[in-house]
Amino acid sequence: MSDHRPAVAPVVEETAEQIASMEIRGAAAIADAAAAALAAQAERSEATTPEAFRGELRAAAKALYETRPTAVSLPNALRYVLVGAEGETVSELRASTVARAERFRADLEDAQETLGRVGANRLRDGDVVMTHCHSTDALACVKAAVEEGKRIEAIVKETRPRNQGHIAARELREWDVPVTLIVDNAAHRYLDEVDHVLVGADSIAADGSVVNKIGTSGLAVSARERGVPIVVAAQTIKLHPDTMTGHTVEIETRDEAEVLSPADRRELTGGDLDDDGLTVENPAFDVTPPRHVDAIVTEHGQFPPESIVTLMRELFGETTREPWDR
Ligand code: RUB
Repeated sequence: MSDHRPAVAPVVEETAEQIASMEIRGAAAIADAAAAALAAQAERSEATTPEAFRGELRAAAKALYETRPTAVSLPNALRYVLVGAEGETVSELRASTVARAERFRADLEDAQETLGRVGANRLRDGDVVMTHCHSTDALACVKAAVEEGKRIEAIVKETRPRNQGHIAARELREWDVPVTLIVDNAAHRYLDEVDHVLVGADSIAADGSVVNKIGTSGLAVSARERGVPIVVAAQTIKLHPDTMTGHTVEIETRDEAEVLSPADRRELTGGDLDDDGLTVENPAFDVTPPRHVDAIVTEHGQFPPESIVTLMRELFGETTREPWDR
């Protein structure tokens, strides 16, 4: 039986698998990898007509899109590359797709650097930041501050269940930032020693709500109570255009084995894995309302969360259709 589905290059399948398994993780890294995968698809395509070429790219984008649902940087990256690719022939389309992907990746890097400098303005010499998860946008602010000669210290939450705090700690130590690693439950105890809570975002909604690693919203509530400012560092590819028309952001639920392995589960309940009366929930993200956020730092400057919709309209207009949905 013949298969009429457009060919998706193995390298795209590999990238999709790496994103799904979190070998590639974090909203910016996911977007970067997705754009690179579309370029690879374009380069390897054996399509003979522009229609077939576009069909393959859409199939590749769909495979990448279906890996993780929460970080809007992923569909934003795919849309940027697909919608922007132009040409009458396969070779024109190929060149245009590759150029568009390269431009996206370069812009991503530039935006993070610019954002880092904007965020560094908030940090004074001697400040202590508390981080949650591992955000390259958030750490770019610390890096820029350190490069400006400021002494910054970090209290790093380990961030169960995947311990992305370890990645943050390693990176901060590479820049000689003194790090205190704490368990997530200790955050409230340490907030008295903190000048800023500094986190990233997977998606930012039109009302200024911030979707980020599970635990961010609780940390923000604690920080509010202690009077510690909460700063969200997020490039504008984290702005979720669909939320301008009332859509909500899907919160990913991951495998329960990340929380409790089958072996630990057996030990805990002493019984049959299928019917032990124990439920494990593993939501990967949560939503912090705008009233608990002091500022969103982007490559276009800092914004109070409530005004982010203005920037969103400016950058995205009203176009929110998925480019593979034709
Ligand atoms: C990562 C996470 C990060 C944001 C921002 O979650 O919540 O804070 O993605 O990261 P996960 P960055 O580990 O589940 O992907 O600033 O690097 O885009």
